[in-house]
Parts: sequence; C-alpha cells; structure tokens
Amino acid sequence: MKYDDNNIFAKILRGEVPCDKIYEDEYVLSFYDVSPQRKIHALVIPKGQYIDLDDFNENASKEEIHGLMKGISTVTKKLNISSKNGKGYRAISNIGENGGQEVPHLHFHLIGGENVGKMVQK
Ligand code: DGP
Repeated sequence: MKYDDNNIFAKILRGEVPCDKIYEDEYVLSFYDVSPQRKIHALVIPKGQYIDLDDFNENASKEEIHGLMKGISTVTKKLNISSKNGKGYRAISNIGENGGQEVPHLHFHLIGGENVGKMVQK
C-alpha cells in the first residue's frame, strides 16, 4: 500500500489543518486527540511518511526510530503521566483493518490521567 499524502495527519504536519500541539521536534509532532477516550489522550506521530508501525520498522532510519521512542517519553513526562512523574498510561498503535486503524499515518495514542481500564474490550 502506498502512503496517502492526503490523510488528516499529513495535513496537520503540513500545517493545513490545525491541532492542539503538545510537543514538536525534528522527528515527531504530538497533539491532543480530537475525540479523547480518557482525561488525557495525546497522539504522537513521526514526521516521516509511514503508514503504520510495520512500515516504520521496516523503512525508518535508526535516528527516526530513536526519535519516535524518545518523543513518546518526552510527551508523557510533559503531561505528567509517565512512570517517572505520574501514574502511568497506555500506549496504543492501531495497525491495519483488524487493528482498527482509521488514519493511515503511524501514530501512538497515549492515554492516561485516570485508570484506563482493561486492555481490550469484548
Ligand atoms: P486510529 O483509529 O488509531 O487511526 O486513531 C485515529 C485518531 O485520530 C482518532 O482517535 C481520532 C483522531 N483524529 C482524527 N482526525 C483528527 C483531527 O483532525 N485532529 C486530531 N487532533 N485528531 C484526529
């Protein structure tokens, strides 16, 4: 599958669609999810054009992979939900049809600020 340059996160990265930004650096952009599932619901996306985690792990550079992982930790510390300065959170990346992925640009959901409950609902 080819990366769709018109997906909503590509538009956010290009500044064509606004977002409520939390953090940005060379490798990642983080912003609040438009329909939060818990008190805190942030998204972290790589700046490169990757459809999902499998695409990223196959094609991203070491620097991009490191940048995304570091970016996630930076954001969770900034939001005071990390295991270092808060009570924890759940990181989720939905992949493909069975994973329920809606936006075809790799993203991690960081959900916390309260107990997020069971990992998977029936
Ligand atoms: P997923 O199902 O994993 O692909 O999650 C996509 C998420 O993206 C979903 O929780 C809602 C969020 N989302 C969709 N469109 C927008 C948008 O325009 N702005 C923001 N901030 N979030 C969006």
